[in-house]
Amino acid sequence: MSPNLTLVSHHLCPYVQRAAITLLEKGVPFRRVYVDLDHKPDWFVAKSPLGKTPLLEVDDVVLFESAVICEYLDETLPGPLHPTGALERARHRGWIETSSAILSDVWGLETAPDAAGTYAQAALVRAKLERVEQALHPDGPYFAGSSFSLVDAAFAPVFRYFDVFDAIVDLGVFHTVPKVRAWREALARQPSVVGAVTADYPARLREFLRRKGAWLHQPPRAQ
Ligand SMILES: N[C@@H](CCC(=O)N[C@@H](CS)C(=O)NCC(=O)O)C(=O)O
Repeated sequence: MSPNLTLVSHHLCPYVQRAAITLLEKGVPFRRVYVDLDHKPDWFVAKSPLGKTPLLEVDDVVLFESAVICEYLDETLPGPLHPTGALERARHRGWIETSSAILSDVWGLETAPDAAGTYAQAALVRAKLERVEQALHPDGPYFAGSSFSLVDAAFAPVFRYFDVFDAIVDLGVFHTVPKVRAWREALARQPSVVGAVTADYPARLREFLRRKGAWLHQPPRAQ
């Protein structure tokens, strides 16, 4: 019998999105429970060893760390999203790590209080995307060509941030990476990517920028 799956989520968490995208790609039923990370409920603190989202509850077993959750889902459900060869799989894991490094730069970007800090973080993101540009399959539409992979699930949440940021100011992050731009557009149309967040995601992200006192919250003309 298939296990009951519950994804313990936060509305803005990009790591949660990786797991949600993987679950949606696999087409299995799952429940979502949202927590407020500023006021972590006791049950969440008890279940989450690192106090972080996502958690995936598999019946009464709790998995944590998005990469682990995505690989567990991929190993146990049909429709592989990781390459079958060990070498290629290892290469994909490296790019998933790169997406985590970019998410760390994005955190700096979305919390920077001034223009200089914001653009410095944007430059870090751009430099990493220029490396990704060289690794992308030449024909697309996905990272590795015609089939969606866990690398796509890892990068889609990175690109989603910029859908909100780009509407505020163009930070120039995508100017030099045409293949990444095409990849970003393809992922934005992917049903699993669309369905991984609630419809109010952009409003929630803008509210986050406001609460953090981010430079990005201010329209550039007000600077
Ligand atoms: N390496 C973790 C990162 C997860 C993570 O950083 N989650 C953030 C939200 S996006 C979190 O729960 N932060 C709360 C905290 O650190 O107190 C993963 O891949 O799952």
